[in-house]
Amino acid sequence: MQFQRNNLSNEELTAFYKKLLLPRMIEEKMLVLLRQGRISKWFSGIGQEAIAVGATLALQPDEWILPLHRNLGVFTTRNMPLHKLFMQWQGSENGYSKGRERSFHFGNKAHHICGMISHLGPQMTIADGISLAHKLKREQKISLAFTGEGGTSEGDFHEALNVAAVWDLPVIFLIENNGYGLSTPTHEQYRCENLVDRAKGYGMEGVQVDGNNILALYDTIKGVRDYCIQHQKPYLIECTTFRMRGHEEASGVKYVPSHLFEEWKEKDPVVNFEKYLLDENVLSDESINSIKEATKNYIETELAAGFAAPSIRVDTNKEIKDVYADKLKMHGNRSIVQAIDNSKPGAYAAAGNTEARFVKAISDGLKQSMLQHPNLILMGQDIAEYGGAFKITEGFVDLFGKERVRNTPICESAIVGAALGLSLEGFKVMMEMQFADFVTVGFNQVVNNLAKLYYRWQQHADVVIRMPTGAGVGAGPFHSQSNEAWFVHTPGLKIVYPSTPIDAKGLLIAAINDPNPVLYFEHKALYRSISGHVPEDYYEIEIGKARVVQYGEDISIITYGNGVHWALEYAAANKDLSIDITDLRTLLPLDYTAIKASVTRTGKVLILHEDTLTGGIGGEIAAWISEHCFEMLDAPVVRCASLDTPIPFNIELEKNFLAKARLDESVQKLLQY
Ligand SMILES: Cc1ncc(C[n+]2csc(CCOP(=O)(O)OP(=O)(O)O)c2C)c(N)n1
Repeated sequence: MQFQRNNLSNEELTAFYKKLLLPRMIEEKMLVLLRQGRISKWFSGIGQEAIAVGATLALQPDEWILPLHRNLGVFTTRNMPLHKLFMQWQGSENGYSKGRERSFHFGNKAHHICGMISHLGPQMTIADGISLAHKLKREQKISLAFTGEGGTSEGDFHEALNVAAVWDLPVIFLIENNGYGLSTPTHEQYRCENLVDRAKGYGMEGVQVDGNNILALYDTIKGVRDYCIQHQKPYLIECTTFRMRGHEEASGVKYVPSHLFEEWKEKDPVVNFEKYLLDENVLSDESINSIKEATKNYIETELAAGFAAPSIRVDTNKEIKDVYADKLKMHGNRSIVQAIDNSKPGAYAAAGNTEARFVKAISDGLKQSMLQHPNLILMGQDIAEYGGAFKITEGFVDLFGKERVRNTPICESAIVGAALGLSLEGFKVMMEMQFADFVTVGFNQVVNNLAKLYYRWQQHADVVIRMPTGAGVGAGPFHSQSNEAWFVHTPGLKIVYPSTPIDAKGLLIAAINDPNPVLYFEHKALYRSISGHVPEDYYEIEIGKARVVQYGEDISIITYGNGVHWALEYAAANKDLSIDITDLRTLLPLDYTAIKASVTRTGKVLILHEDTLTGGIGGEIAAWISEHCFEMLDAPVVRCASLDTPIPFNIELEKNFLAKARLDESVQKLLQY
């Protein structure tokens, strides 16, 4: 192995050696503890340390790194105290994730490390967002995302590299090619000769480097970093190395030919560097021994402190509270917005109103939010000059420029990930899904990255995703779905779903002001069919608060979205009935107080939604009512929902599919009970 010190001093080389040795010695200790049954699981990076350490040394301490499960060297080189790391691995309350995350699945803003989720690839897209933040702030910084060669087969790898190239983002994608993805060898993983060859296909530079040579890595990554900053471009680095142990310690290495271990043992990154430093007279046997002794003592002392951590105290309230970031804390210094409480019929009647369509109310709320928050970035397909598929952002480019109103390539997963990256660097993001249906290709990022981030390591995800949803326009199975229930099941998200222009504007403003990830469902059929009074002010409608549309005595209809208009239409056509209508407005969290109040008023409840019946939110509400309002009920709770089929294209079939077709039947069933 050829080492070139370039102009590194003896002190610097010694410091590098110490940084390289530390993760090796920690790991060796971990293997002992594992055998003793004192720790549970371990993903070893033995033999690959030079990559994590070299990369971290080549970056500035305030540049984000997005490491994976074998990158202990990133955490130690960023000087995270070992006792706290150890507490993290033990699931201690005093670790970095309060016992909520395993091994390296955590991040820490102070150390500029963004933790992985198990799914590997999504990390790379977050790096895009961080680098976009640096670019927008004109900072001379990069971010660096790790991936294994296995992870390069994921769609997120492709999406992340493509976005970085198209947007000229200063980001380094680093492939740690260690020969195996669990048991899968490289020839079953990809067909190109070298993974770095892919760089050209994305329109970026790439380089392959010996991943066991810390000086080559340091020098290469430092140079690449300079390039990325100077040229404002991404870069792909492939580091060749080998996984010297099993995928994780319990899984063994039977599938790896033993000669490979012999060959790669010769290339051990620590042993070879040590030998080089001896040959160069930078270190002596004596100094090496004393460094090892000091490292051993440090590890023992820190482990003792780690083991001394008190057992976890389980506190359910704290667990539930920590799913969402506190709004006041996050936005203590923002200007006060007017809060409108129109939760009761006729409650809001202020001067200065204009009559606006649903679509304009959304657009106005977004525009005012852009004026209010200079750090708010909009991203979505065709939202810039074209104005978006539904023209919500028409004219926005002229007002706010293309940096803040960003067209994206067609890659929902990468854009949700990039939104999260922007949020890590203090931006707010509104992403427009062109149709709510397309969230499926960004699903992982929404439910695993956005939703769980705050609970996992107390970092908020300040992202709103607008979801043009719903049927009624003959658009068929992939442009008409109601998919809100998929997300209602995911703690960490907030789900809002306005049905009127006044709520559409106020809820969007509230969603953007909220530091948590909010999915904002807007029904396409309402865009241009519904108008109403909308205050010109900048105001919020409170998230989590339902609205009584009208009071009644015979039956309650609890609904949201287009269901509100079906219920109103039905009530208008059946004046002999006294129907109590509640518009939920927010589906997560649900306004149980308002639900209970409606049950109390009538004792007969119909839950109406456009979503299909099985697994829809109606089931959840019905269960809650039967559990908490049983004595008030005069009939079983009835659900009226769309058919349990995909949404058909033919308009007659679609009409038959929609819940509205069975509304009268459902009401009659309830009345006649
Ligand atoms: C989306 C997803 N699929 C499968 C897995 C299971 N899994 C965890 S690590 C791993 C191998 C990853 O290989 P590679 O990216 O080469 O990284 P390495 O483990 O070799 O460092 C697999 C299959 C996962 N975590 N996420």
